[in-house]
Amino acid sequence: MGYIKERFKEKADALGAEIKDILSQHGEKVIGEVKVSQAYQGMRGIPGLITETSLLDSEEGIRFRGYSIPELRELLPKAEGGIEPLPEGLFYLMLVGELPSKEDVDHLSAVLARRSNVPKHVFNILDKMPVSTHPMTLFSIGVMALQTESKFAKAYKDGISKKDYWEYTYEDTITLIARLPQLAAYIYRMKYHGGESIEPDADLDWAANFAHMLGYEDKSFWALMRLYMTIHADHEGGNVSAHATHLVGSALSDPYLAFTAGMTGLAGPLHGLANQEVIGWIEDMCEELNTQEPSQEQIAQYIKDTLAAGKVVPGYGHAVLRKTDPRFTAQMEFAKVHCPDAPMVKNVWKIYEVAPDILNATGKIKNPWPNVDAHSGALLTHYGLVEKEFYTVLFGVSRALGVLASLCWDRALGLPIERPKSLTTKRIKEMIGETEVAS
Ligand code: HAX
Repeated sequence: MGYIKERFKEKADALGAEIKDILSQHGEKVIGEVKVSQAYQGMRGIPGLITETSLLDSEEGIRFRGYSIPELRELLPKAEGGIEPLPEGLFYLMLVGELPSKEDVDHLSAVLARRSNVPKHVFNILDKMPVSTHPMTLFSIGVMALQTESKFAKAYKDGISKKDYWEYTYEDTITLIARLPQLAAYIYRMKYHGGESIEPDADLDWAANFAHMLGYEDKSFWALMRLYMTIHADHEGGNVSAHATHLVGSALSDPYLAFTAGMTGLAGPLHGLANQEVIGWIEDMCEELNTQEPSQEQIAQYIKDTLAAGKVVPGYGHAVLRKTDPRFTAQMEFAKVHCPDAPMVKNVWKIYEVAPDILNATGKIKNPWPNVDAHSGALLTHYGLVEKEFYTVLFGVSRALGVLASLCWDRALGLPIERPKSLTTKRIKEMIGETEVAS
């Protein structure tokens, strides 16, 4: 057994024992109450899920195992001469619960590089798809095609004991994370570069190798990819991609099937696809105003027009956050160092100056501040990655780190199939004491 796997198992056994105690001594303690509005409005705020890898505070933003993004940028190991954290290190942190050493991260990078080869049949399937297919559809199809490799599915079919589920989940997790960059890069090169794919470089770390396979040798872009892959990895358990992965995984669907569910959720415009939407919205604004540098007044009017047309302003708002997303801030800090004069970056910053007040003035938008997706596309555009339909695939590759680390925990802790109670409106009326309507 690999030593990271052993460390994970030790931690999971220890926490498993603690949870057993918690349940036997406090299993009946009430930790929340559910209002009628919550049942109708997306279950906001109901504490009904356990996710060990990260926790979101509405004011402060995400903490991964207790560490904020600024802390992680400082504390996680970096590549030789690099300035941004290696995302492998964040994966280790989420999985094992402790900051890794540089040796741990190098070991993980090497394991991922060894397992990164995507089988040919996956590419053959992608090649058969119409070239107009959205990259997120291709990505989900690719992950489904990789499922033929699932060790969990095979072991389950062969008849394994419950206590061994975690091990096959872990193996699938490592292999899938190893292969996602090659899969994603293949889709990118197939769609936008005439199918000329680029061989991986096994000496590079996971994110730099991904950038290399996309066609980027610029070290500053590698730094961006390391940062991007780190900050998009996890956002506690209730967001659509994390929750969908967890939910489907709870049926003992293998990690490939569960992760595909997460990715089809990430492909929604209110979730991960918002990064594509943001750039589309800015491009449309610039085209309509016939300028690449709209004024604050013009932007303010465009935001008002967007709201008046019954549309959302992409990149703004959040179901939990009530402040500027620290993932937005991290990207802004990166841009201030690397590309403060990039036109799209400047537009994003100008929107940030005017949008919150306008959104606040509606009186109904609970969070008028920018989220992670408000900034990412502008940075990618600056480096020449202008194919906005591909942006959510980058998000998906990163998100694998968090949701699959969580899936390992689900299996190691033996979390059961998820099955919340649903109600009809008729039943709600009975519960609130209203008379029944004639059906
Ligand atoms: N523009 C216009 N209207 C908005 C809005 C925005 N950016 N954000 C919220 N609202 C509206 C909602 O649509 C809702 O309207 P109705 O009452 O008419 O239905 C009202 O304000 C209250 O919504 P809320 O409680 O503030 O927000 P929700 O928790 O319901 O929704 C969303 C959270 C992120 C989906 C929402 O803010 C939104 O649609 N934002 C724009 C899309 C976006 O940026 N998504 C990415 C979010 C981060 C993420 O998951 N990244 O992957």
